[in-house]
Amino acid sequence: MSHPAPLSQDELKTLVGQAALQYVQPGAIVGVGTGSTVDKFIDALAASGIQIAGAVSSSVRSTERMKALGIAVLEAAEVESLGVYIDGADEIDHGGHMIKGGGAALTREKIVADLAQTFVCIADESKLVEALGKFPLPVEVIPMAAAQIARRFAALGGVATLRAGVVTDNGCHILDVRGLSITAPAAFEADVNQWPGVVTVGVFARNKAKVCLLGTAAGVKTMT
Ligand code: ABF
Repeated sequence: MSHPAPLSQDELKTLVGQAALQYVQPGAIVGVGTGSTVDKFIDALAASGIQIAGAVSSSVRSTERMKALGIAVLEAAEVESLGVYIDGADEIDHGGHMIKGGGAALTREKIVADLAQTFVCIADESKLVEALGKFPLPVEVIPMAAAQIARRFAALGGVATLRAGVVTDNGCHILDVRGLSITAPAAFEADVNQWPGVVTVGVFARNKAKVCLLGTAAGVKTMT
């Protein structure tokens, strides 16, 4: 008997995007992240017919997609709190700690995540890791501090390179740091956050995922 073809990464993203709808309350304001997995969620939300009061978006890309599909987008400054923030990740460990920022929107993502009571991470199973750090860690930095921050990472065994041609929404630069194994994410985030010139470190431990909807070959697995 022939087995069905395994789901592609794109299909897994579609599955978790749809599964995230269970966290959307009609009439609520929803925090919406960025990326190809979140695009699937936005499409599912628009198709679902669930009427929300609006969304707070972490990027121009998501804002444009939502507006095009008729979803109202509100400014973060207009909103005191959000029930949920739904976003992807570059890596997530079994404790819900994440590396984010592959798309350079990490600062806005952390700001919107901070407004939310529950961070729901949506990801395909390739993102699940034992320890964070295989994906190069994005760090947004004030340009004049980049060289000093790179030296500090070198002292921790990391190799930081400037992401060429990228200026963030905040007029800053991105360092991508390779070679780290981040086994104590909360302490690491707190430490790096204090280095002069660091705007945002792409470890999300204080604002970690309370729920992760992971797309696997066996369907959507919910990690809490
Ligand atoms: C954002 O999009 C980022 O923090 C992360 O870099 C990325 C994940 O994108 P994708 O879903 O396309 O893998 O959430």
